[in-house]
Amino acid sequence: MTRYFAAAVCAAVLSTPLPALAHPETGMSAIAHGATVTGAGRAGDASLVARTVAIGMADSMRFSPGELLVTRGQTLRIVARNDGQVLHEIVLGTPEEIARHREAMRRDPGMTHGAPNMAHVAPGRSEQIVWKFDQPGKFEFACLLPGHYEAGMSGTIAVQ
Ligand SMILES: [Cu+2]
Repeated sequence: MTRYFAAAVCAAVLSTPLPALAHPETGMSAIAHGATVTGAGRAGDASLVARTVAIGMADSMRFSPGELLVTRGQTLRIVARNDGQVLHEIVLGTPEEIARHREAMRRDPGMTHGAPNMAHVAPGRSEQIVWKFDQPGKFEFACLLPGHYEAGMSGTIAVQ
């Protein structure tokens, strides 16, 4: 996964303060508009992955599959594969977190990214997110690059 510097400039996006957790790989604080802990769970331990799920990303602005069903407490390895010709991203969060992130990107399209709950995926590449879904509920994954979400590039995660 490409590592960008976590963007402290985006901390204001989060209406709920999140604890400052050291990033497991960079040692950086992961507070940004991306996060180590969100309402949808937390960064997972790769040694505890219970299930690997492949998600395709297409220039038709669709993820496939567009729905995931997860058992609460499971750690998933999500392998996002970009089958298109343009950059896509995948961001996990609650619907509210995704909406705040979209709003932040509208205000600042050049904002830097980098956190365990998201990955940028170059054309022809795959990137992984390891995430522990320890909260029940309905969550989203989305591509928030300009125009992509609006064109339908989002999916749902049901944790039960
Ligand atoms: Cu996209």
